[in-house]
Amino acid sequence: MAPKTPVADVQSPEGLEDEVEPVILEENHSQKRPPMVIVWRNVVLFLFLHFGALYAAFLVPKAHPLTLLWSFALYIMAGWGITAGAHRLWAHRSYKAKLPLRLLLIVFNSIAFQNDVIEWSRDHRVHHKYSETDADPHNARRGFFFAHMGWLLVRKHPDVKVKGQAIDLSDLKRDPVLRLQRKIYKPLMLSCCFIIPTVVPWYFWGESLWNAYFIAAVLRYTLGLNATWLVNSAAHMWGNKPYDRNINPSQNLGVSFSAVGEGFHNYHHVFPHDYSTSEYGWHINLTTMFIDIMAVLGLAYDRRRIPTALVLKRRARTGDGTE
Ligand code: ST9
Ligand code: ZN
Ligand code: ZN
Repeated sequence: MAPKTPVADVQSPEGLEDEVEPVILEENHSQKRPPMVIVWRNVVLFLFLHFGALYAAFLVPKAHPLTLLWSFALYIMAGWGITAGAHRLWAHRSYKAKLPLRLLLIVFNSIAFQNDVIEWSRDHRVHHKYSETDADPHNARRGFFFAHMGWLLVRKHPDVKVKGQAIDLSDLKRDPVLRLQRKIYKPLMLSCCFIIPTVVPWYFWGESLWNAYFIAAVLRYTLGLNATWLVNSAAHMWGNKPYDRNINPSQNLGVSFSAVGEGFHNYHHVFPHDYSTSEYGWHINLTTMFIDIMAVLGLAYDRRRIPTALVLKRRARTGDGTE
């Protein structure tokens, strides 16, 4: 049984404004695509990162238990920096956050090192608006690998840039916390993603710097990246479609689990302004739990929910009949 979630602050009025209508997929443009330009620097860096993570897995049995706990905590905090921060707060504006929470989320987000929030949100807003077309940065119609990590290894399709220019980012550029993150991104990211994760286990419980770097930084970062990328790959390919059978995004429980609650992707693409990204509250959704706790503390407010009647109506009209 899913635990009961505190009632959200804002029930969107019944109507279509929070729904996204079935997308008519464009023709497959593969014939017209310009040749892919591989960015070898990224290929080499991601190869090193993934081999480093594989090596780190062999260090795990020799590590101090507190190092493993610390790495797990970093994984969850970095996850919230993406899910509760970049995704639900900034890219979708599905709730509001007071300054201390925005500052906390920016630190968490920098642990995750997925580019600054303004850049992340620009790509994500284009992804929702032009899902599964060439203007979608990680267009899942180009295959699992492209949607997962391949899109970070090549120059973007020109459509991404052309369509992306029309996306309004003024709300993000007005936020001083996001402007600050952009200004100091490199040192902030290096400290939050690599230096502090390495130094804390060494200083506080005598872990070797080698183990701490490979497990709490390299392995934890690589797992977090892949969990995030699975939302774009696996959750755009496999799973049920209870809300809209005409789109690719699907409900994928494995992804919900590893991506701290972001695998209810059929629901999310139909109702992108729901702060919970799911109908089911805290069920496999550590991010909704986090935002609700922040709301109890008075740090999060105006959480937007889609009225149940509207969800049921949409299920009946375009869903595939599954739960
Ligand atoms: C990473 C991001 O991994 C992952 C994002 C995943 C999103 C998932 C969403 C799912 C939601 C749920 C979250 C679940 C989370 C779970 C957590 C679990 C723990 N619009 O980009 P450039 C223009 S990052 C408009 O260089 P290239 C613009 O003028 C990993 N315009 O394009 C721009 O200049 P500026 C670490 C756009 O040259 C210019 O083009 N980071 C847009 O084609 C150049 O932009 C990396 O690895 C747009 N959308 O290069 C870095 N885009 O910015 C990887 C571009 O000045 N990235 N323009 O305005 C790169 O190296 C490059 O971006 C590239 C493309 C090689 C991929
Ligand atoms: Zn998606
Ligand atoms: Zn989204």
